[in-house]
Amino acid sequence: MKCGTGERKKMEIELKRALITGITGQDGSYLAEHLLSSGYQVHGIVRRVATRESDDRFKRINHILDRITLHSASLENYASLYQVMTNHEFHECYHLAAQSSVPDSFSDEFTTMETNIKGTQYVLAALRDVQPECRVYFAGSSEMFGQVEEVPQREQTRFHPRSPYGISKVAGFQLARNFREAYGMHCSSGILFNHESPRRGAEFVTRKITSGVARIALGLSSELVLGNLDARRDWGHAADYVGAMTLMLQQDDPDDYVIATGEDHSVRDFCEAAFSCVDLDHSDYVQTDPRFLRPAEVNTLLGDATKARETLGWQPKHTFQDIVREMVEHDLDMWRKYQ
Ligand code: G4F
Repeated sequence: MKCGTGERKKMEIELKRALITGITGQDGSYLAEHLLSSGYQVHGIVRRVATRESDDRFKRINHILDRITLHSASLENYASLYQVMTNHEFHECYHLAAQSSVPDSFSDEFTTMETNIKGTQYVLAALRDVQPECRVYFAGSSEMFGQVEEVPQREQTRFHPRSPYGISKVAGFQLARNFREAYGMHCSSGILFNHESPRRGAEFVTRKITSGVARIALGLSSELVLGNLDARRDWGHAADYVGAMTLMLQQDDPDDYVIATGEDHSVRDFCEAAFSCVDLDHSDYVQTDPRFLRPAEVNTLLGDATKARETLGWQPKHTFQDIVREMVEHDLDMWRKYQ
């Protein structure tokens, strides 16, 4: 069913409805909570397999399962997405689902490209074909800047991705821009710098560190083995960043925005801060192993979110220290059960 201006007006006096792809992930779960608390009706797309392995797959959204509606569909299947869009009308769609691990994108470049590029094209095409009035958010990434040509990076900074993941995100970003220009759709992209929380997957360096610190502090482990300690990232809190996504879709015109804190730290700095939360010295426990190095590294990412601050009125609330402490405390509680 097409959703024209008339239908959109009708929906405006009803509850606002949002669709989230990737609702079971870190960002999807915070976004769902944020939209629920703003009075939205929240829908999510999950793969059929996820409904069968529900305990682990739904761990980040278990507490809100009775307040959201889940639809079985796959990013690899246009027809399944088309069916969801045909049966339900949405004001806003947040396309977050992706293969989001950079190292995994080197070990399985084909799946990364399929999911991240084709999946984005399918979501955009299904919305264009069924309800082109729906506003769309695409999750771009600072990984698109890659081998950075200026510091800090802004919306105008040229992309030079250094991984299959980064390349797939550039393609998704260009798709979103093209749907905006070619079909007049309200598609906005956030160029989000790294954002963390206790809900971060264990494959990312921050969670690997805070989990490792908790295990060492509790006597469950004696070392933490990492790759490049000199890489620098602009780390924010995921709960702050989902707020920026929603603000983008409330603007009259679609646009692209850098979302970042404007402060960078090295992986070593993160280790130092995390170990100091449990009064330990990171240099006594952190080892390096070349197997955690990447074929091509992004050495430094630091964002300039002036445009988001001035246009959206967005700014991060959590500091670097807040993030590290919250993650370490969460992981201490989690690992205490195994002591
Ligand atoms: O935590 P990371 O794996 O995140 P990365 O590669 O920056 O990507 C994350 O942020 C992007 C935004 O820029 C997202 F788009 C993407 O989806 C993801 O969320 O690695 C951060 C840094 C890298 O330089 C890496 O080489 O940490 C370094 N590192 C050092 N030791 C390690 C390790 N990374 C991992 N994953 N594991 C290590 O043992």
